[in-house]
Order: sequence, then structure tokens, then C-alpha cells
Amino acid sequence: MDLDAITKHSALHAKPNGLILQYGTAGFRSKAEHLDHVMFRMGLLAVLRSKQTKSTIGVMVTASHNPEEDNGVKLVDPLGEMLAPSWEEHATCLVNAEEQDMQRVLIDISEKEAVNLQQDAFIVIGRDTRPSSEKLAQSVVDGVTALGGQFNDYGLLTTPQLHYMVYCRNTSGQYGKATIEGYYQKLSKAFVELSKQASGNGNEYRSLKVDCANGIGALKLREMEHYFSQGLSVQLFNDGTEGKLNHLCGADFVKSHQTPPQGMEMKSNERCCSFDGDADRIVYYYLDDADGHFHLIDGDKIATLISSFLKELLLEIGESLNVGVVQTAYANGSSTRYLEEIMKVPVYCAKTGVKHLHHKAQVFDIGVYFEANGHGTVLFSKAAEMKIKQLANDLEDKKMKAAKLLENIIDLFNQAVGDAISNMLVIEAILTLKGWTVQQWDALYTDLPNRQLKVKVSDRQVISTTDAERQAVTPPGLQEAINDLVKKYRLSRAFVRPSGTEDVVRVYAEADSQENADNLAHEVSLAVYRLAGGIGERP
Ligand code: NG1
Ligand code: ZN
Repeated sequence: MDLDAITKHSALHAKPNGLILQYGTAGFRSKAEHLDHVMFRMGLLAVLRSKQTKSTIGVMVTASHNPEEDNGVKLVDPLGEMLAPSWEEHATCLVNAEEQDMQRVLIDISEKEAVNLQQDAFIVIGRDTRPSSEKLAQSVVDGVTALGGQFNDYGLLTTPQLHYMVYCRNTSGQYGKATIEGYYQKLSKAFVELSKQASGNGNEYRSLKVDCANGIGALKLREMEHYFSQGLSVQLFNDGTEGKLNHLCGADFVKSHQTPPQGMEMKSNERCCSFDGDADRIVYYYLDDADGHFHLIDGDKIATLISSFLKELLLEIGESLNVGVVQTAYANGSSTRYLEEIMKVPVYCAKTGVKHLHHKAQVFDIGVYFEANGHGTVLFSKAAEMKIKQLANDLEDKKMKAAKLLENIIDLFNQAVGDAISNMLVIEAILTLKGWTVQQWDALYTDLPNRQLKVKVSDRQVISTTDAERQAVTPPGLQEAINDLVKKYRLSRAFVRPSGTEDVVRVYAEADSQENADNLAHEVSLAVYRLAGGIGERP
């Protein structure tokens, strides 16, 4: 390690005095102007991680669904997964070290993790469309080169595309080609194959309106469109030519406000969907002509559609591969009930953040995981994948057809991470194959009315939780207060947890009516404000 060179370069990316940031649910996030040193240091850390794992490591510059002024960065581990927990701690240490302590922290990490500094390092970098992203990605490059790492800067990419590149490079191209072209071809081929298997012509189902949150999804979908146009035509809204990123649009806005995005022309019964700012989340929705209401189809219903379809195919080929669904505490109670009681699939509840869901999903032959906000994918164990590929060649007609469908579905899911584009194509293919309208999909079950609120407190870490975040352990008295409030309503449930991406406490409540869900959420917010050190205006 040429420590002098690092110190010299680091001075060009100086840390603002006193600023403390934490590697959270999705890496570091903050106002863009606070992140220059973070980017440089994440470039350094990526090189160490690459040397240690002897693999390509990814660095993604994005703040996903956060406002345009924010930015963020996260590292992507060798198989496209989120960074290992011990390295998250190293990241936090490194980023918060004062300039004069940086060298020591770098050496500490290298020693603790037994990094062979002679090993080569290779880093791939991607960024979203935020005005600040280009310069910040350059600071990552500076960090990588200061430690002598090699890199490939892919420029503008969706977050899942960057995960895909990392996965491809570390599996010697077996998963796919590590190029944007390779990504488009792999997914489109699987999608077109799947759509061909649909019996009717299904034309009435094959056009989709997509709200791209004025983000990277628009650019990439436009590039990709002609690869899959045989199977689906997409009409893009909020494509970034006018509006502001994530402002009054995008998956997060639609899910949390339960209203259509601005800038989208919706006619009744049309199938519409929204991506978030870095295109790893997707939610669907439509206006019902019967009642004129807006209907949201969130990650829970996406997981239900996908897992029920997979189960049907497995039944057809007579294979007893186990399918399980992983959710978080934010999953709508109706979805959990439907999955467990009607579909008879095992359901697990994991802590918020896809790395927790991803991890849990790996225990199944086929693990379907989705956050209610529309972030998720399906993981196929290697054994399940091999079995299905073999059956697709061996079995007699009808069974073979089902096995071939499964084979294409495996190819169509981004196995590295949740991916709005890939999930959109999976959903479109399933609806076409089933001959289902968006209403038929929605009718699987009825969501319980729910409400999410945020409460500002002086230190959100005073709240600690257990049981996959469904019970508050501290501060004393809070859980008892929540229990008493929940008892007042029917079909009710509520929980609170500190956000990992914003300086707030999140409150979730559901109940038998919207009014009751709203009241319960409000009352729980007041309890948080009172017992957990609320600041500012009372909720
Ligand atoms: P936090 O801020 O920890 O609640 C949010 C989402 C997560 C996840 C991360 C990363 C909710 C309630 N929380 O985390 O699901 O997507 O952002 O983007 O939606
Ligand atoms: Zn995102």
C-alpha cells in the first residue's frame, strides 16, 4: 500500500469535520454535497474487499427513491449480494475516520481481514441519473486507483444491472455476459420464449404503461424495448425529460401515498406500473372502472402471483421442490394469510432490508422474497435449477412444456438482486400465460387498509426491536402502549422501528378500515413521540 499516495489523494476528497455517517440498510445515504470523501473511501474499501475475496466487487452510486439532492453509495459483494456485515462495520469506520487516522484504519482493516495486498483487485462502477452522480462516481474511481485497483466504469446503470455485472464476472460468464447488451439479451430471450408459449394471442394484455420516476429506468427501458417488443409494448412516463427524480412519482411515492403518480395518463382498467429511482423496485396499479378507485398491487401481491404460478408449474411436472416466501413486517396481513392458509406455502418474516430477505430465501429450493414496497426476486437453488433443466429435456410433452417454462423463468429473474425490469417482464409473462387481467390478479385477496407514518425523535437508536422488528424492546413501556392501542381495533396490527435510510422512526399500522388504520397509526406515533424522545411538532 502506497500510504503517502493515498494520503495525498485523500486530501483532495477531504472529510467535512465532525460529520458522522453510518453504512445503513442500503449503504451510505446523505445530501450529495457531504459524500465526496465517502465515495473516495468506498473506492479504497472496494479494492481491499476485492483483494480479500479475489473477486470483482461492485460500487453503485445512487440514493434510490430518495430526493434528487441526496446521493449514496453501496458495495456489491462477489455474487451480487449486499456487502457482508463485518465489512459494513469497516465501511462505517473508514468513512468516519478523521484525515490523519485514515492510514491506520486502512491498515487495521487489512490486518483484521487478512487481505493480501499483493493480490490484484477489480472494481465495477455504476451510477444513476442524479446530477451529482457523475462527479461522485469519479471520486470512487480516484479511490480505486489510489490503491492500485483496476476498474471498469459502466457509467449509467440501474442498480440491478450493476449487481448483474458483478455476478457475471465472478461466475466466468456462466450466468451471462457482463455487458449491457448481455443483460438485455439474456432477459429478453427468456421473456420472448415464455410469451410464445401463451395459448391465446393475448394481445389485449400486452401493452403496459410505465412510470420511470424520472430516473435511470427510463433510459435503460428505452434501450431495451426493441429486444422484447415482440412480447410487450411499453409506454414510458416520467422519463426524465421534464420532471424531477422521484418527485411526486415513482414506486415509493405510489406505494406510500397510495395514489397514482403525476404525469401518467391512466384510463380505467389499464395496467400501469412504477419503478423507483434506480429501478430495483416495482409496483403495479390500475383504476377500476367498476368503483372508479385506484388499486395498488404491491410487492406482496407480486410475490403471491409469482409463487402461485411457480407452484402450478411444479405440480404439473410432479416435482416436490419446496417453494417458500420471505416477507418483512410491512407485508400486508391479508397477503400472509392468503399465502399460508390458501396457498399453503411456508412464509418467513425477515428484518427490513433485502439482504435479510435474500439470506432467508436461500434455505428453500425456490425462495420467493419481496418487500411490500416492490423490491424482491426469486432465488433458485443450484440443485433445483439443474433438476428443472434436466426435466425440460427428459419429460413427455405436457410436463416438458411446464419444465421449459420454468427454465425460462429461471433465466428471466435477476438472481443477484431485485430488479424492476426483470420483475416487470416476469409479471407480464405470467399474466399472459394465465390469460389474466390486472383485476383478476388483484382479486387474489383484498389488502387490509394500512398506514405508514414517520416520527422525528432526537435519537432513533433508543428504539430497539426483536421478532423481525415486530416487537419493540426499548424504550420501556413503548411495546405495552402499542399493545393497548392495537386492542382497540379489529384485524389490527402495529409496529415501530428506526429507519435505516432516514433519520426517522417508521410507524406501521393496519386495521379493518382505512379510518381505523389511520387512527391507530396516529396514536402509535404519539406514543413514540412521548416515550422515545420526539422532537419538533407533535404528530
Ligand atoms: P428503511 O429506511 O430502513 O425503512 C427503506 C425501506 C426498505 C428498503 C430500504 C432500502 C420501507 C418501510 N423501508 O428502509 O424496505 O427498501 O429503504 O432502499 O419500505
Ligand atoms: Zn431502489
